[in-house]
Amino acid sequence: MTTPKDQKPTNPTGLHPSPADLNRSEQAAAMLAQEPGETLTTNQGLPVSDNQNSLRAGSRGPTLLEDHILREKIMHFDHERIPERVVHARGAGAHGVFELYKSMSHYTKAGFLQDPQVKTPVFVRFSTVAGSRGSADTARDVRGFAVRFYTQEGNFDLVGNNMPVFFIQDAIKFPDLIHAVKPEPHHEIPQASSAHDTFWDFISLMPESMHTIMWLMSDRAIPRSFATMEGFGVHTFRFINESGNSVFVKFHWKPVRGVHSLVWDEAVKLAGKDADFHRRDLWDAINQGQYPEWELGVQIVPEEDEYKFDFDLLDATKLIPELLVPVQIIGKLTLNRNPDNFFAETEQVAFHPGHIVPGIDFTNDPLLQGRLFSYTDTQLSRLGSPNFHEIPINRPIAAVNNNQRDGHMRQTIVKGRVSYEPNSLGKGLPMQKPWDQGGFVSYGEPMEEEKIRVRSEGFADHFSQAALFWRSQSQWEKDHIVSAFCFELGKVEIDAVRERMVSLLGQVDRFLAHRVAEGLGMAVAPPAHGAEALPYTDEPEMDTALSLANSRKNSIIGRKIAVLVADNVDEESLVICKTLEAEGASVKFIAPRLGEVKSNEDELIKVNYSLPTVGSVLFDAVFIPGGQQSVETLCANAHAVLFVKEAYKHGKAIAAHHNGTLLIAQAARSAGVADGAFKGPGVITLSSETISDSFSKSFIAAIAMHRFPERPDLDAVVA
Ligand code: HDE
Repeated sequence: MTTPKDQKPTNPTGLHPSPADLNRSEQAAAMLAQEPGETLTTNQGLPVSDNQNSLRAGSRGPTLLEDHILREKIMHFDHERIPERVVHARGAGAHGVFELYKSMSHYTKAGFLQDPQVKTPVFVRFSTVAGSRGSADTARDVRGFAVRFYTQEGNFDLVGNNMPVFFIQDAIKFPDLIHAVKPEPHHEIPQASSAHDTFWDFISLMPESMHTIMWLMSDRAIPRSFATMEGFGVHTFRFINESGNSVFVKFHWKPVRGVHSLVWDEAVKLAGKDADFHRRDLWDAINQGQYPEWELGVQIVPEEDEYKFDFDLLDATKLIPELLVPVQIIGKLTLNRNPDNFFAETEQVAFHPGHIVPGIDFTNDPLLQGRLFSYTDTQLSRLGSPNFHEIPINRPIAAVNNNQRDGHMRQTIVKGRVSYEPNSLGKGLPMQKPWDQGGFVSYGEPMEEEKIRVRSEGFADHFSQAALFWRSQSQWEKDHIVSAFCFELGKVEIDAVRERMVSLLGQVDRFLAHRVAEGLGMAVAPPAHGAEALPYTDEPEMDTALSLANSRKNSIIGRKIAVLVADNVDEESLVICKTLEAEGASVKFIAPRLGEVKSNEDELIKVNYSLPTVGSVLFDAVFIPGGQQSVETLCANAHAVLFVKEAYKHGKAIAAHHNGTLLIAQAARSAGVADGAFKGPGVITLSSETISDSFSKSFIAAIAMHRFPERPDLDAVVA
C-alpha cells in the first residue's frame, strides 16, 4: 500500500520539483501519483472490511445514516463530473518531447529555443471544437492542437488549431460564433455539427468568416488522424532576442507522416463504427511505439515588413502564404507516452495562450487579445479554483515563487509569515528580476492612439485568401468542398440563409457558387447586404502548401492494414504481412468469425476482428490473400464484399494475391459495375503463386499515397 510518506514530494526544497528534472511523469509520480494499493480504504485511510453491503438495521432493515463509509463513497461519486470545456470539450492527450534542430537565439531569447541539446517535455491535447465530451471524433469541425512546453522559464502553451485561420477577427464575436454553431438552444439539436440553420445564418451575415469556412468545408475538417494533421498557432506572435529586437512569427506544426484526411462518407460511417476513431488511433500508435511526430516551423517577418503585405498581420482570418514567406523548420515534437489517467491529465490540463516565456510575446491581434482573458477565467468554472496551476499536469517545472495564497484546494504549504512584497522579514524574497536576469518584459511597442471601437481598414478584404485557398486545391479537393457545402446548406431550412451563403460564395469564386447553387437546386443571388467587400480577383496565385494533394506521401508508419482471411487461406500470401509491419504499419486479420482460421499449411492464424464488428472505414488499406476456399467463403460473405467495395469507393489501396482477385471482382459486380471495373490507381494484383518484391513495394507505395481520389466514377459505386 502507498503510505502518506510515499506520497510526499521527493524534492526536499518543497512542493516544486527541481528545474533540472525534466520528466513530467517522474514529477507527477513524486508528488501525487500512486499505484493501486493492497487494502481498500476510505479517503481518510480507514481500512474497509465490507465493500458489498451497506450498514443496516438487520439484514432486511433500513440503511443507517451512520454508515459513513457508504455516505463518503456516494458523495464522492455524486461529484465526479466537472463541467466540460465550453468549447473543445472532446479531446485526447499525450506526453512527448520537443527537440530543437538549430538555435533560434538570433530571433528569440526563449530558453528552450537556444540549445539543440536541450530536450523540452511537452503535453499535447487534440480536440474537436463544437461537440460535447461524448460526441464522435469524426465530425466536420476545426481540431484543436494545443501544445504545452514545460520549459525552465515556465510553461509555454502554443494553443493552436489544425487550420491556420479563424472565423472571426475580433474576440467580441466569439460567444456569438459559438452560440451559433452549438446545438440550437430550444431543442439542443444537432450535436457536434455545423449543418444547421443558426450556424449558417450567422456565417451568412459574417463575410469575414469566408476564408475559414473554405477550410471547414475542405477535407481538413475531417482528418484521418491527429498524427496526420497540421497545427498552426494562427495568430502572429513576436519573437524578442536578448538585445530586445523583435520580429513577427507564425508557428506551424508539419506532420512527419504527411497531411491526410478522411472522405465524408467515411467520416459519417466512422461516427457509428467507432466514435473514438481519432482518440483510439493516437492511443494505439503510441502504445505500439509508432510515435506521432511533427516538425515545428516558423515564418519570420521582420518588424520593418509589418505593412508589406496586402493583408494585415494582426488579422486572424489571414495566413501568410508560404510562397511569400517560407516556413523554416526548427525542431521536432514526438509524442511517446500515453497519459496514466485521462481525467487527471487530459481533462484537467488548463492551456492558456497567455502562458508565454521571455523571448516570446503577443501582438495586437484583437482575437488573441480577447483570448488572453478567457482561458484563466474559464478554468475557474471548469476546475473550480484559482489554484488549478497546482494540479500536477499544470505545474511548471520551473520553480513557482510568489505571494499568492489560500483559496479553494490550495495544496502548497508555504512556510513562514511573509506573503507580501516589499518585505524585510522575508529578506525581500521572492524578488522581481529584470530582462537581463531572465525576467519577462513585454515588448516595448510604441503606442499613441485614440480609445475607439473600430476595425482596422487592413482587415477589410474577406475574399482574396478564400479565393486563393479555393484555387490552390486539386480537382478532387474542389469536388469535396462543393459536396460539403451542398450537404451543410442542404440541411439548412431557411431559404434566405442558403441564398445569402451562395451569394457570398460568388465573391470567392463564381464557378464554386454555381456548382453549389446547382447542387442545392437554386440560382446564384446578387451579393447580400453587408457582403460588398473587395472586388473579386480573377486570378489569385496558387499556394501549393494549401493542397492536401501536395502533402508528403513517403511513409506507412501507423497505417492500419486489413487482411481478409477465412479457412484455407494461402500461407504464401501472408509473407507480405511481415514486410508491411517492418515498414511500421499495423496488420490485422479479419475473418467471418473470431477465433482462429487454419491456413492451407495447417497453421493457426489468430483472428483480430470478426467481419460484422469492423468495416473498411477503420483501415487504410486492404489485402486479400489467395486460397481457393478462403476466397470463396469471403465472396459469399456480404460483409467481406462490402468491405472491399467501400475501400474501393473511398479510394484506398487494395491488393490481392493470386485468386484473392476474385473477391475484388465480386465486389465490383455487387457495386453494379462490370467484373473487372475495380482497377485503376491503387488496386494492385499479382497472379503468380509466389509473392514478389515488386508486388510488396507497389502495395507499400500505394498505402503511402493514402488514397486515390481520382479513381474513375467513385460516386457511381454503391457501397
Ligand atoms: Fe480557444 N478557448 N478561444 N481558440 N481554444 C478554449 O479554454 C477562446 C481560439 C483553442 O485542449 C477555452 O480551457 C476565445 C483560437 C484550443 O484544453 C476558452 C477565443 C484558437 C482550445 C477559449 C478563442 C483557439 C481552446 C475552453 C476568441 C486557435 C482547447 C476551455 C477570442 C488559435 C485547449 C479552455 C485544450 C479552448 C476561448 C479562439 C484554440 C473558453 C474567447 C483562434 C486548442 O477559454
